[in-house]
Amino acid sequence: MSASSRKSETIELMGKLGVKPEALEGGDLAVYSPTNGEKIADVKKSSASEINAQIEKAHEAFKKWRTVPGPRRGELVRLLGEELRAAKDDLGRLVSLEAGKIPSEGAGEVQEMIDICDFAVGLSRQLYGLTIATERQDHRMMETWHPLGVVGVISAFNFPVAVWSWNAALALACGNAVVWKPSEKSPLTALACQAILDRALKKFGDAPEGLITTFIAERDGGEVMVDHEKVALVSATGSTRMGRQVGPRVAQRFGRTILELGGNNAGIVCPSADMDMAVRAIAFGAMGTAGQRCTTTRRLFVHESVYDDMVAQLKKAYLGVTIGDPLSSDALVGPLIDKEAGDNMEKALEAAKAVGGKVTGGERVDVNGDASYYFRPALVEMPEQTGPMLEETFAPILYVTKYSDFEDAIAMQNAVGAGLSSCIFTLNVREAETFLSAVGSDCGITNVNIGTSGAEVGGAFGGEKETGGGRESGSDAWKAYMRRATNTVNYGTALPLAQGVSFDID
Ligand code: UN1
Repeated sequence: MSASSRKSETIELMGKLGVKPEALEGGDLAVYSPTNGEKIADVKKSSASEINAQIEKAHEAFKKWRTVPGPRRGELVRLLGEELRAAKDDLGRLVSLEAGKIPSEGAGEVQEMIDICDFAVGLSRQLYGLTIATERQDHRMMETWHPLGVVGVISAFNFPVAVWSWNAALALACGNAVVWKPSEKSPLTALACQAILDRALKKFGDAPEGLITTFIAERDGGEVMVDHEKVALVSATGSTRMGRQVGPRVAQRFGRTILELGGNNAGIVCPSADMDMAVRAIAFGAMGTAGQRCTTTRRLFVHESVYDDMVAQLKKAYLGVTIGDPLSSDALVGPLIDKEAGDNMEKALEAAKAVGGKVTGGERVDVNGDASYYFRPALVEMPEQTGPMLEETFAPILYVTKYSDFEDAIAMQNAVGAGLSSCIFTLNVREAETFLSAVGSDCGITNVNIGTSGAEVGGAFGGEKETGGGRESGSDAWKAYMRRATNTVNYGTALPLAQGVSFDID
């Protein structure tokens, strides 16, 4: 498929989603499709003063939105979910075009957006607080949850739309305003989301102007938002390196953060594992999304009794997996996002070989010429956990190491900086429960007999250590988007002081 037809497909899809062709021309940020490396748009970046004005406006909108009853706020989220349902095919294809995902993963990402909208609509009728036993006579103690303020969202190219929706759906239901800075590698899907949202806002009718907006910028634009005092919460998804900058800068002004940073996720395959299930789960976890999920399986510890069998089955999967253009084939593995990602993959494989790694696959595959970066996923047998295995490389590389002692396997699984996702394949209840226990995996996501990736929205999503500690999406992650007030009410005639303190002024 030629470059010009890809560009015209972009214009056509964006048009169907509600973005005018003028928005794709004449700007100062070039956008490339990783599917063939060709330029598909030039979009306009916002200046610092425009971003500041947008945040000020969002803050004004917040002051009105926080007074709107929760279930009415939920109606806006419900309308967004409806618009997303209608736009699912086109937006999913745009995700493939801009981020290189295979069609079912592009559509799956939009489904994840719809799911979180459904979740947040229900949430808008809850937002519940506790009542707590008080030590004082004729008193009542309770917690109330209030809207927080402007939520600044920084998202990454690899989930260019779903991560925004996790934040936006919850933040809106919780009574906040939202300002979004998408990755500069995926601004088009963001512009499309804003257009979809604008239709929901129009149907809703009376949402305050500037309540939820998007700006396109590079790092310096993100910094404007990170440093802005009226951004109460910065929810940032990206590398640990990015989080090390954002976290302290927001903390400096006593703002809040939700950090969703790197992952170096591992699986453990035990002697009793259902091998067929394990191979399929590991293949999806490690090769799916071309290894570009924060939840991608990157390390595998296999018991020595099943090691040869597992490696043989994985090699077959790695050598047989189809690699191709996600827009014109039904391949399972699409491109890496750009040249830098390809270089990083090659560097990591060289480093692995230098410490004794035996590599299967990993070679560059010519799908659409030199300007796109397609690779066969790499399976690397490592004599021990060392070198690049200890770091996250955002590419489809799976390091495999043998273990003999179960406790060692858990120790190796925990011996890296990141703590996002983990899994175990076993039919042995002692192993499974130990893995899930306090002395087991130290990650935020710990699974049994399913892979590390592909979490559903109902659970809290995020991880520990260098993953940043934040939680988004389901369970009680909404609490991070609200402020908690503890209320004690005295309905009696006396004024007893807590802890038995007396302070009689007459
Ligand atoms: C990410 O890669 O940033 O669990 C998010 C998963 C997806 C979300 C991934 N539901 O793989």
